[in-house]
Amino acid sequence: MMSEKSVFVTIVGRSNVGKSSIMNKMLGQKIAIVSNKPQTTRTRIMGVLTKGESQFVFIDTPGLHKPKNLLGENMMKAVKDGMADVDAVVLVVDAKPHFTVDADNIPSAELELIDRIKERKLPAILAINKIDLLVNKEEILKLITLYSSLHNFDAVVPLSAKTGNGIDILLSEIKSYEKDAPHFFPDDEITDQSEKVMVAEIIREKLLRSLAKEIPHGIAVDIEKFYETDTSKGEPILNVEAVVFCEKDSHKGIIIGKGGQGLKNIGSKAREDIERFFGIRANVKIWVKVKEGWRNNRGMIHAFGLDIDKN
Ligand SMILES: Nc1nc2c(ncn2[C@@H]2O[C@H](COP(=O)(O)OP(=O)(O)O)[C@@H](O)[C@H]2O)c(=O)[nH]1
Ligand SMILES: [Mg+2]
Repeated sequence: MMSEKSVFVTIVGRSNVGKSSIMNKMLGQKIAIVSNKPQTTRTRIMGVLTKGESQFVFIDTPGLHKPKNLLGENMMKAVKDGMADVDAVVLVVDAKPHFTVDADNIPSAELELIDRIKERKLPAILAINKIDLLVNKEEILKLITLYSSLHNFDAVVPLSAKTGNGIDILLSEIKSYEKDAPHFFPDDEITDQSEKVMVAEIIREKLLRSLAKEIPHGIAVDIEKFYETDTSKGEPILNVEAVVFCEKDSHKGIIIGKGGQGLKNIGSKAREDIERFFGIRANVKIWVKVKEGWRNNRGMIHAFGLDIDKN
């Protein structure tokens, strides 16, 4: 009989360093949404990869930031909770930092995360992401020296979630923490998120990518209908009806766009991803509604599945 092995790791780091991209790459499938806007990931998302006897569970977290509202507070709680009961932590940093490379200039969010790693005595791997952007690869050495002076990392892995370079090395480093333990998830499962949440997240990603910076933080997507029917040819088709909530009338106009073109584009891009994810055709209908101040409204946060405890 095969003896099952499991490993739980949490992926932490500042916003935009590529945490979700790295998890998606390790899974070989996209489950966490990715955009160049900070705070794209709002809740803790688990990615599951089962390879033979080994099951990897990756916990993707929101980037550490100073909360400005109830939603932000929940996001920071998700980072903290993500660091409880794991076998190891992967701290992701950007290979092309926007600060000068010396110890005095390390972003406070990273220092804070390193402090938590020390406090909890968690084994930690440093992942230096986006090495594809470096012209001078010797920069990597400087970063390794710098971060190693702050903490004794078990391993340092330079990588690129974009090219996939170094991803297998990260996986084998993570594998070294696995324990004899029964698999927590069914072997064919890839995430702890429900299908409805996946669809809402896909739509939110398309919104984030098409909108200007000010609007994305104030949007949420609610899936009102999600059901399968058959086409006239007897093929299965997934029907999705979603409502996008935004905080201002002016935002509503921007999302819908001239002649409805903006919303149409978002819908068709989301449909492509939904079809790819579920492997069947999809019909996607989206409406936009204004809900002022929802980010401080407990009920709305709950309705959007952005609670601290989602069970
Ligand atoms: N060039 C490059 N861009 C990357 C890489 N990894 C992530 N990105 C980009 O960085 C941005 C933030 O990525 P995301 O995974 O959402 O970061 P997160 O906020 O840490 O989860 C996105 O625009 C990604 O496409 C990489 O290895 N190379
Ligand atoms: Mg993310």
